[in-house]
Amino acid sequence: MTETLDHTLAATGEGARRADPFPVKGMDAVVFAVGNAKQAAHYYSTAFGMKLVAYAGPENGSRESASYVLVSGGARFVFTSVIKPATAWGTFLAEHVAAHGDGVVDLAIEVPDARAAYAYATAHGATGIEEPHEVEDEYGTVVLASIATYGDTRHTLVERSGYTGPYLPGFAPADPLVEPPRHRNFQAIDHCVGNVELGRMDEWVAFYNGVMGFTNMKEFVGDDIATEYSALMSKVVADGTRKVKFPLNEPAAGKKKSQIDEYLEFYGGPGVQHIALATNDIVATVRAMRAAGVRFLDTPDSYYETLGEWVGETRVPLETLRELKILADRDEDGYLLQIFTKPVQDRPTVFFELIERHGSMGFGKGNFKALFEAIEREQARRGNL
Ligand code: TYF
Ligand code: FE
Repeated sequence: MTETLDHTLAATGEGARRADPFPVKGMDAVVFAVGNAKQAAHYYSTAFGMKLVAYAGPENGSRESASYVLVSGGARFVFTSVIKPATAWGTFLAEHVAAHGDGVVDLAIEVPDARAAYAYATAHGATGIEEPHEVEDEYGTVVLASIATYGDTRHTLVERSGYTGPYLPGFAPADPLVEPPRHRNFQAIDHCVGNVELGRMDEWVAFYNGVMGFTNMKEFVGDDIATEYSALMSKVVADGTRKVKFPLNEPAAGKKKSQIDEYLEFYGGPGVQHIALATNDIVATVRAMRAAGVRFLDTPDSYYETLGEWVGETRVPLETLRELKILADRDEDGYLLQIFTKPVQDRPTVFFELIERHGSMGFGKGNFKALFEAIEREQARRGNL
């Protein structure tokens, strides 16, 4: 390639795209295996303000499981329950729920070319679960392929190439269960966090580096912070465009039982810990979700006494942050507002984060102390500290 052409490509951004070994379009869906998908669809409609858009179940040809697809802007969740296992997939779902409780089976990623993505991933050490294959219905054709990641979790690589259906072939459009809120509670998946076993975080970072060409983001929790208060270590990998971000946590050995150990014990191994949802009005969203019964972690008043000194002005008055227990953090690029739910099932496993970004690309490092203390208060209440 000539230098001139190289420059032209770089100037149009084409160079960067060509250099990306594993191009992605973004998160396609977070797929949950749950004990009762019908009721989960109700909770995520009424409490999270999501909109039911598609369904697959016995009524439309899927006899062994029922799946509900809910969206909020570009964020898509799928809740699946087994009805009567008939294939390996049904058995997998049943065993997943028995072993892990309600949890995430698939962090599906939308890619421009699923065959190329699968070939790249498996050539770089990924274990294939499903080879690339086409599925079609009256709305068009998609190409799907799946690879394994930590625990029993997988990444399905989804190539949609013009598919116009409400989710995937086999799914029929569905009407919302309730009137969705006038203002969307959140519009995208910001990041998806995995908990892995002690001493294995770096292996999983290397997995995403090699298999997906993801690069490390600067925010991490190292030995220093871990021994001081966090009881965990964390690193973040992301695709070249930073649309798909996967923090990875491992427990840190210390005096106390790490919150990550608690997760691993009750989930029965590694898995997805939290899903962060991007909102453009965290105040309205937290008010709406609290009113609908969602429980958030508490933050002591003392946190807000010093917050103004290091975070400075934000869009939201300090008093409102304090009232709603919203956290704030600032770095050289800007600030962010965030809050964490308590676990959303009886096992102390999966929870959610709401995040409103104003320039900052971080994950709330300035809040790690206050946040981890809040998590440990909950852990102690459960008798697991
Ligand atoms: O995703 C993150 O890194 C932040 C902080 O157990 C965090 O949301 C990290 C670990 C954790 C809870 C929150
Ligand atoms: Fe997070």
